[in-house]
Amino acid sequence: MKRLLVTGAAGGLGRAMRDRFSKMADEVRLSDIVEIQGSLAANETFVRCDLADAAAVHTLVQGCDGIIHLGGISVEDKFSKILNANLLGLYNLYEAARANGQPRIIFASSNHTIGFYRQDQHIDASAPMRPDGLYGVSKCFGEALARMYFEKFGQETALVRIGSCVEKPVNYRMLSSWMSYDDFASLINCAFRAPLLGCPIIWGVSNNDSRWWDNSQAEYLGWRPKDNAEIYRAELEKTLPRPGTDEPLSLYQGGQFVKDPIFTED
Ligand code: NAI
Ligand code: 15L
Repeated sequence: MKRLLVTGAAGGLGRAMRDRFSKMADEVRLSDIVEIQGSLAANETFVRCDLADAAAVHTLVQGCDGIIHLGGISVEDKFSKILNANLLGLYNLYEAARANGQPRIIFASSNHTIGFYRQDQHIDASAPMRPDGLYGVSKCFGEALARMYFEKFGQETALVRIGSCVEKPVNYRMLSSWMSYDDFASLINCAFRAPLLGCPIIWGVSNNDSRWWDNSQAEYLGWRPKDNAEIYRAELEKTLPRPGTDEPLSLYQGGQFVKDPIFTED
């Protein structure tokens, strides 16, 4: 790839994966609404941009052959904030992509599209959505928007329902939901390289013994996650008391998010 755009590059995932992104293209255009920390590598540039600003997003997308879309509100929040970043922002991104040669998009969707499934249920990509809050609903909107641009215009997107993409699991739920940074990078590479991508839902989860999600509908991409959260179980058991069996963290795939309130506007 010649030029890769990464939105939300100043966030947790953007920071942790920057080195990996930098190897995916000759040039990487990093973007965020806030300044990025640290110096830029030789093949990186930074563009400050609010996803809610349509004109700025059009300029941002120009000349890019691929987009990793991480930008937006990443937890439960006031609807006005989610509306701007995750709904309007996504619409702006897809309109900009449509006007600029339809580069493939990796959309950072979330397990919170289905958070109300219980942890004793195993689901695949055909399971109906069960969002656990307004944040989850915004990711459902994002998936529907991407699907519409695929059906109408042929815009390809990988809808990656990320579980918990952090350095290592920090609670028992993450023994099921964890995805390593290396596995996410290999998934992105598979999605960009696939001869035909389409618009699949892909569970962003490592090869964890206790995972809940079945990726067989996306097998054609050839993604084979290699890491397994199980190697962290003993360490967790030594340091962390188990949550009660009736607590959301033990019961629901979305964990604590199912209990988040609806945040009211000021
Ligand atoms: P984060 O909150 O650390 O990073 C998101 C970035 O988006 C921030 O740097 C923020 O400044 C930027 N942003 C927010 N509003 C914006 C706007 N209006 N315009 C431009 N940029 C804006 O989140 P994190 O953990 O890095 O996640 C990245 C993406 O992956 C998010 O979309 C999140 O919903 C999704 N995701 C992450 C998971 C994880 O385990 N880290 C799990 C599931 C989904
Ligand atoms: C998400 O969607 C969030 O962006 C992230 O901060 C984590 O909380 C993750 O899901 C999770 O469910 O662990």
